[in-house]
Amino acid sequence: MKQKPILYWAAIILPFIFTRCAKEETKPQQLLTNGNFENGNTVPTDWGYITEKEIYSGEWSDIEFVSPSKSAKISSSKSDTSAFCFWYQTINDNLPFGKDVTLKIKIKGNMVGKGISIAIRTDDTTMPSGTAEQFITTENLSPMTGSFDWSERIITLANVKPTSKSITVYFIYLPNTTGEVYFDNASLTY
Ligand SMILES: [Ca+2]
Repeated sequence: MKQKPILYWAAIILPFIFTRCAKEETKPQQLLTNGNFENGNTVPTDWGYITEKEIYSGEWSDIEFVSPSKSAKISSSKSDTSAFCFWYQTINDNLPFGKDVTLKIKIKGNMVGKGISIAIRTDDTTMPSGTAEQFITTENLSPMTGSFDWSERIITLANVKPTSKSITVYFIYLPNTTGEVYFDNASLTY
């Protein structure tokens, strides 16, 4: 049998290689670490919790979760007219300048009042400081309150400024809220 010339095989194989490379390039790049809240010792690694008042409680929960056994929880039995609290993560490495970043998070809630929002901000400092360079929140777009099972919420911040030194994501428990909420499977991709 006559051997096929090498170009014959190249014509068959190369398109597969190129298709594969193109797919790899379009795969979303993940900026968050420990997005499933599974890693940590007493608190989830890479995540912070800040509250303006002790009436709120931020916990690493093993009661409710989407991915294997943990989530981030906020709860309160008392509401406040101005104080809020939040889970957050700040990213300093490999910032995607000029690109849009999309925050996705699974949320389960049983709340009364204003409820929660999710937000993204960029700063020209390595930690959030003063006024944000860029900021987007679901607060006035799409309220999330009441009682609901695990559902995904998404928000996109367009065109990360090239002067950015940090991107921070927030899961915020708003003023005038009581009840409990769980966050799991966070991702920030571009
Ligand atoms: Ca989890």
